Amino acid sequence: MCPGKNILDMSGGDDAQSSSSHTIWDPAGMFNLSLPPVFQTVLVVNLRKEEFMKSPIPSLKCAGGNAFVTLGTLFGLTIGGGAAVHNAAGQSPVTNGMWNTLSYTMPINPIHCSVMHTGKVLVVAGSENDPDEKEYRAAVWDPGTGTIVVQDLLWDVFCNGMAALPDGRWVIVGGNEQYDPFHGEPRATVFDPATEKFNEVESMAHGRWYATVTELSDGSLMAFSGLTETGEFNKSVEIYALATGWSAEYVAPWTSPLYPRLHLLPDGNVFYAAEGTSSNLFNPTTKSWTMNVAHTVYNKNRTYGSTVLLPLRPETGYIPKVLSMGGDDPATATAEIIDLSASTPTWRSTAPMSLPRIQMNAVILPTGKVLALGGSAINEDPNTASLAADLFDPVGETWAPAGVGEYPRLYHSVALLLPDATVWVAGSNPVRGSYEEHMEIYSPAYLFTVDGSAKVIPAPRPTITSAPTEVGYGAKFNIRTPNSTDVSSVVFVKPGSSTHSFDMEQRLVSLAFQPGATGTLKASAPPNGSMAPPGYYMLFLINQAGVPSTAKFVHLTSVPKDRPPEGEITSPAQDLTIGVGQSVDFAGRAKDRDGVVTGYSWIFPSGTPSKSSVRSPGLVRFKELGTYVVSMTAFDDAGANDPSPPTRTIVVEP
Ligand SMILES: [Cu+2]
Repeated sequence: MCPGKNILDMSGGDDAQSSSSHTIWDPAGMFNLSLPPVFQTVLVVNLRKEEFMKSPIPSLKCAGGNAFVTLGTLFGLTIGGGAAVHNAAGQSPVTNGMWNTLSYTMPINPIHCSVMHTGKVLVVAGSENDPDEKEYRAAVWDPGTGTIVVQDLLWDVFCNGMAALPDGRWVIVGGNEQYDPFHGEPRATVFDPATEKFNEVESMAHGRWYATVTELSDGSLMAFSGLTETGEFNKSVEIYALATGWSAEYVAPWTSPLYPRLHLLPDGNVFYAAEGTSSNLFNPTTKSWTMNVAHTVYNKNRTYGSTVLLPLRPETGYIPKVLSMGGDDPATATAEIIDLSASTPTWRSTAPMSLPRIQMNAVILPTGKVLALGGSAINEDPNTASLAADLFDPVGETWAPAGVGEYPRLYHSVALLLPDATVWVAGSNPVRGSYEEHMEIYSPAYLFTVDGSAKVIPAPRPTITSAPTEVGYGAKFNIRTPNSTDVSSVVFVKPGSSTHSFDMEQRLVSLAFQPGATGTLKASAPPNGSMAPPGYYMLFLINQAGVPSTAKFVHLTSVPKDRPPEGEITSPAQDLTIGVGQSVDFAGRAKDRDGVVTGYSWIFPSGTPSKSSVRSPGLVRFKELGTYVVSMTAFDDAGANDPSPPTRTIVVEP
């Protein structure tokens, strides 16, 4: 949990620009190694402090142990700049992958982070686990350029829930209303990757601090658990949809632990997997719970362990299995699996990780294997940090060593699969007032091979020449690739949303495919929204050697032929500053190039009225001091919405 005093029990019940790519040239002419863009020269722009930090050369560091070697030694060449690779004894990039520390650091505490369809990473921190901090921050990290842009938010989104809307915007649910004791924030805000700005939407009925948000089959977002504005456990499910805002509250017959580990299953139900020992199912149609559908093998709560919905593959009937691992204090290394297609689903033990992990992270790779990393044997104790990572193969249910990270990754650490098929690891905040600023990149073993003289070289990767930017459910679509005869699998990976040892968004759905014309594959999009809820996915090709391409973002939507409407706020013509109690006249319009505009949704935070569904709502009165972002979302006859709604910022002064 968030505080320095470590509330361990989450349970409910009773309680700017870079240079070009940095290339290492092999004097022997054996190969040119183009490092991923994350290793490029970096310029960090921090808008808050107006600091500009420049770092010309990446420091490459690999893994624990004492066997420091230079990158030059590793790759059989000598380079300058002090780049060093640090590999654990007996480990090789070809079998264990490689851990590198970025040369630049994260300027805010990266508490909840998500991959956006722009390829950038959204970092939402709020007050950063500092009760005295009255500026609430977020940042956008561009792995391609190494740029980090920090901005302020209007309220404290610390320890929120976050999931993506079908249009690719991110909804940030709740946050922190006060520390010690913690009370939850009922407000919600939406981050638009196109404008890189937040704007407030409707508030929930009650506060949520440490809530989980899960995208449902129809693209609506289910919020559950968290602490309310009075510090109680929030027992209600609320469901957010763009056209209608938040649903009524559906009160659960049980009290969920904070940050429940929830997974959308192929039948549309939502499975509660951890941390508790009793597993439950939520039916979003009937809004009802089926309790105690299974009991875990581990007989105590897996506090700050992690769970993952294993890959859904058509060739195995999309059988949904959930892997649960780690957690508890002292932590366990055990893992267990449940097959939710069984008539009586039952948790069973599978092979354990190499180390116990509380406050771990688990990341699905494009190959379908699961990287388990970080955490510690004793909660919040860096001396017991589990630096070595493990890689789980869901087919054979075996674990393999995956290198050794450099830094302890404990409470408030995050890990995300990046579009280049590496894993970004950041944060760790066991003590209030400080956090681990170093960021690491794990390059899995699939990115390496050896040449004829046994020298480690980058593995040749398949490439995607072109793919549609948007596909519908069940649609057959063409992927152009020069590697069409060498592809073993085609997958959609949903960009992750990582916080508190859990990823609310990641899932892998593989696509049936067959060879098309020369240089082309014909793939089939996932059949429905329960298998793959609508939104943006990272499309990867994996070759026969198990090497993934870099990803191309594809929008999976129920209205693929539809072009969304575009709205415009005509009044006021620009942002305004007004006095308390004054009113503003709002009017707008929208156009839809392939249909008609059928509806509008205006949000007036703190206004009277607070929302409207007409095109031109007229006068709205603002009675409270503050800064408010008004937005207008237009909808069309196909049900699509403006993916980047216009806004006006209203500043209310005395
Ligand atoms: Cu927290």
